[in-house]
Formats: sequence, structure tokens, C-alpha cells
Amino acid sequence: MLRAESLRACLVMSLACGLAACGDDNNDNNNNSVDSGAGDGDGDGDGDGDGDGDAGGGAGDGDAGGGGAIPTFNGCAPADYTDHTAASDARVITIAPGGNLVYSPKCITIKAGQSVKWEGDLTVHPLDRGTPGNDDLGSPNSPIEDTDSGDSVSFTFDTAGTYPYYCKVHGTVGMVGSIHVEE
Ligand SMILES: [Cu+2]
Repeated sequence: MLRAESLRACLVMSLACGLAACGDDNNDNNNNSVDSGAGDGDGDGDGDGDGDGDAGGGAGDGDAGGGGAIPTFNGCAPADYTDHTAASDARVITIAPGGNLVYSPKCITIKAGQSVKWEGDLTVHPLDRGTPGNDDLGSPNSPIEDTDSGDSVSFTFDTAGTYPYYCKVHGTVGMVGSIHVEE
């Protein structure tokens, strides 16, 4: 009997000890958790700040990407192009309207396979591909041929791309433009 009682007492003791130890462990864990939580809070704060900065950069890159789709030539930025893709559109660019040293419309969008006609005095305003000082700018294989006589000329754009053009006499004073060709 005595042995059994002391054994029981021992069991109760060790149970109590075990519980107490567990309790200590829990407290330690809780403390650690609280500390970790504070650490996470700081981390999130920094992360949010960086995230906003990156988002701004991303928006900037997006704009740059849009510019890449339609490169700017001869003052024709993506927003400057007017839509002339409709089948009913005449797609005629007037050379020096009213004697002004410009093309009108200056920057137009068409579809691959469509033609553009330049109308006006090509002797006074000889037309060429590219930009003043660089005939090679723009998409390769521009159908625009060097033209310095006649009252009109037409070119067909079979390949998607951006094809700048200019007047060889007045290009440097703003007589320039560009054709953007969609697929
Ligand atoms: Cu000219």
C-alpha cells in the first residue's frame, strides 16, 4: 500500500512538473510570437513603401512600351496619329495646303495593304522616305520612293510598321509626317 501511494504521488508530481514545464514553454513561445509579430509589422511597412515605388516605375515602363509599339518619328507621337483605316477613307495627304509648309493630315494610321496618295507640287516639295538627314529611319523596306516631280504620287504599304516621310526642301522647317501601318 505504501509503495502504491508513493508511486501515485510521484506520478502526480511528474504530471504537475510536466504541466508546469509545458506552461513555461507556451509562455516562451507566446513571447517569441509577439516579438516576431512586431518584426513582421516593420517588414510590412518597408515592403509597402517599396511596392508603391515599383508600381510607379511599372506604369512608366508601360508608357515606354506603348511608345515602342509606335515609335515617334517626325513629330508623330502615338497620340498624334489619326485613323484612316476605314475602307471608305480616301487616304489622301495634301502637300503644302494653302501654301503652308506642312502635310495634312500629317500622321495617319492605315491597314496593311492600303495605299496613301500625296497630292500637290512634288517639284517644289520633293517627297522622300525617312526623316530629314536620315532616310533609313523607320521600319525597313518603306514603299515610299524618292519623288521630285508630278502633282501626285501613291504608295501601297503591304507590311505593318511605321514609315516616316518628309519634304527634301522643307523637312528641316517642319514639313514632315509619318504613316503607321497596322496588321
Ligand atoms: Cu516642301
